[in-house]
Amino acid sequence: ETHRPKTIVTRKLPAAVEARMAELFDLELNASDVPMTEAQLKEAVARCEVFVPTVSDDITADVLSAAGSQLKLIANFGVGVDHIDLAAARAKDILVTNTPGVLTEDTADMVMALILAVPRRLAEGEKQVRAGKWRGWAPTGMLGHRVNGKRLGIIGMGRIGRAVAQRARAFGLEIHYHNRHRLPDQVEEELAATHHEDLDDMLADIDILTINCPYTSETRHLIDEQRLALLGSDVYIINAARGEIIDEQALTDALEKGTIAGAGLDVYENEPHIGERLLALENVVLLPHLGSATFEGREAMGDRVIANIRVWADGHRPPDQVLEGWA
Ligand code: 8YV
Repeated sequence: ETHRPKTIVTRKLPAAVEARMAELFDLELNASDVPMTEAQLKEAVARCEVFVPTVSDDITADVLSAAGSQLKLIANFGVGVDHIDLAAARAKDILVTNTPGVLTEDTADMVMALILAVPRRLAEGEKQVRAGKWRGWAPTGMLGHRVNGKRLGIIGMGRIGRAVAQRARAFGLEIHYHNRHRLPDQVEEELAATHHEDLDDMLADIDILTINCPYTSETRHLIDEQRLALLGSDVYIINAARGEIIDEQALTDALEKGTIAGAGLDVYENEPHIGERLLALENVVLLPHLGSATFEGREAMGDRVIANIRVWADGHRPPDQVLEGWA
């Protein structure tokens, strides 16, 4: 008889994922699809062995202080784990796993969609048509900026950054990147990517910037007022990573003043809240955190969560253990 760990899931997941989990685990689902309150999170971690949160659940040290010794594994549904206090989990010997790999291509597709949509004014054009304001083709009608042939700067060359680079190359963009570590020569060659040790140097020399690094204490407001000032007034910024990596107020200021050309955002500092000033701008495309939102991707994420729980329940080290805080 295999161990069926008491597992609590915070959000509604695809039905197939929930059904498979119910077969394998002693499962408790959240019947409503609103995020749990802090009190509910505490109540849950106090009685489950395995906890399955998502990006919308803040698993702070305070929440984890309510966890009893029965809580052994936080199997996050998602790749980013910035909403989980890893040090607090480590201190309580709670393992944390995530779902890498399975949402790489979908997220890179969305980044590419924004890279094309913002300079080419796709959303603006669509809104014009729907509003009945289109008066027919004109030689100077709603011109945007050419994307092919431009220089793309990628911050974070992990799985997602590299998948963006592959796509962007096919669209004729020149690839530049800044990363914690330089990529092996062979990978750099395959992606025709130019490494920039110094982020500021890269920012001064690109046409489009995309953020694809994790959000950590080191990347909080990595793009701040000073760095925004390094970008030219014809530069576009894309962010489908985490809102906190950019100082959103400073970004809004730069967009309002026109010191940068536009932005494509899938993530925000205080989701789902988006500032009025940002909402009022024309030169931005604003998406509701859709990076990995495909049917296929969500099922694959569920499969990874299940795999991690099963391997752990069998007494082994789960394949996607997040090792930050364990060094
Ligand atoms: C998910 C994401 O929608 O995986 C991530 O880090 O940001 C998104 O792809 C969300 O995190 C699920 O928890």
